[in-house]
Amino acid sequence: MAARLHCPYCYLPLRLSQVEFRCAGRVGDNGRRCEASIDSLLAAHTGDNTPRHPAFQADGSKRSAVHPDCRVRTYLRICGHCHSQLPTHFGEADTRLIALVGAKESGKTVYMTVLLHELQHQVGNQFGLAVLGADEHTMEHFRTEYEDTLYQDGRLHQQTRTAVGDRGRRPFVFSVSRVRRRRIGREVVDRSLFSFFDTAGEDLRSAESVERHVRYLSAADGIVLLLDPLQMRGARPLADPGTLLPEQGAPQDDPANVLSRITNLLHDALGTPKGKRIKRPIAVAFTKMDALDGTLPEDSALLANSPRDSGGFDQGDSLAVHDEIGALLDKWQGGGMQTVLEQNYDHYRFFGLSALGAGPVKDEHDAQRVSGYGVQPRRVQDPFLWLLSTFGTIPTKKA
Ligand SMILES: Nc1nc2c(ncn2[C@@H]2O[C@H](COP(=O)(O)OP(=O)(O)OP(=O)(O)O)[C@@H](O)[C@H]2O)c(=O)[nH]1
Ligand SMILES: [Mg+2]
Ligand SMILES: [Zn+2]
Ligand SMILES: [Zn+2]
Repeated sequence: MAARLHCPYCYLPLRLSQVEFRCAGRVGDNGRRCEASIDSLLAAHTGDNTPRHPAFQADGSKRSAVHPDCRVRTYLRICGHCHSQLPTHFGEADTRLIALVGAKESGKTVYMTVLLHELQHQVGNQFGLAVLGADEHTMEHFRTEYEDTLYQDGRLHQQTRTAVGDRGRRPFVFSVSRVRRRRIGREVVDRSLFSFFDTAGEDLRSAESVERHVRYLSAADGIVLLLDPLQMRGARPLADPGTLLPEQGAPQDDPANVLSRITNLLHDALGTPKGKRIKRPIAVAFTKMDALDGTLPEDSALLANSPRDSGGFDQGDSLAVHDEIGALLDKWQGGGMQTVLEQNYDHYRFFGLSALGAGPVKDEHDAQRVSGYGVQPRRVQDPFLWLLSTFGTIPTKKA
């Protein structure tokens, strides 16, 4: 069990003693049935106004409890802070929260969609990982609002609305399980819960939403920081002709500045002692690499997809990418970033990826669409697999 449990929905620390229950709403042996009504705590945290059966306190370390009013046993466990229904294996499975952050338009929404699609299909299979939506909201909304938009309609997502005044956006929670063979005899199933929250890049700018970011980052076991190379002064002019260049952002969206801001937020959020580095692993991933293909040597590791071998996380391949990005940073006028990372983090690694595999195109209504080849992701899984390997969820294949 994870030493520090956090609610995967509101990100507040959650001890098992703070886990509550929700009445199942069936008729009890006393003939009573509890009414459903709006749960104000749930509504305040998530914007969910659907009438719910009453919440009540009982021994949260147990899987079920009997509601005293109706005397019906319930298996619905909820977070004591936000009243979100907790996934089945909460508390016994490791709960890992991965924070996905980046500036406006750096590619977070597209990346999250493609990563989770890949994990639920090819990549998951390859590593023996079964990846499933852990709750109703995730199963329903991830498909309809994220996956189908991109994969079926071929449309790119709208800019993510900011979290301020928009309580309707909830994290997506997935359960990742893997069968591990013990040397002697039996198999065991390792289960982890992963929570992803699609942050709005806009939020990183405004002071009001910093508090939410701080909570999110301090709860995270690992961080994926997405940076847009097309916002770097030295890389922008190198983009393949025909690339839809993002608007030249304000200086605050410059990847070097984004890295500094996130680093400061992390130091504050984690209360790192003076002179110490941040212990949480951070994957620093450059998105949209398809736009820079023309500038890479033919044998560049960044042009190849991740190795298909399922022996574990491929350390040698990952380090080759890491070194290449490190060298490219000088060319892109971002050489100082490596120093910032070295001085502030115990574990960081560079990644280069393309979620779409090719630049999007504009249709007759000036809306962005996936290019004619469809979504052909390259290296999207690398940051996630690296984090899994640092958590010990998957083995590492040594270089
Ligand atoms: N060439 C290329 N462009 C991409 C790729 N992924 C995203 N983009 C471009 O980047 C834009 C922003 O992508 P989003 O995923 O919406 O970015 P975001 O970080 O969620 O943005 P906010 O929600 O505003 O914070 C898209 O509209 C595309 O133009 C990619 O893999 N390749
Ligand atoms: Mg977005
Ligand atoms: Zn909660
Ligand atoms: Zn009841």
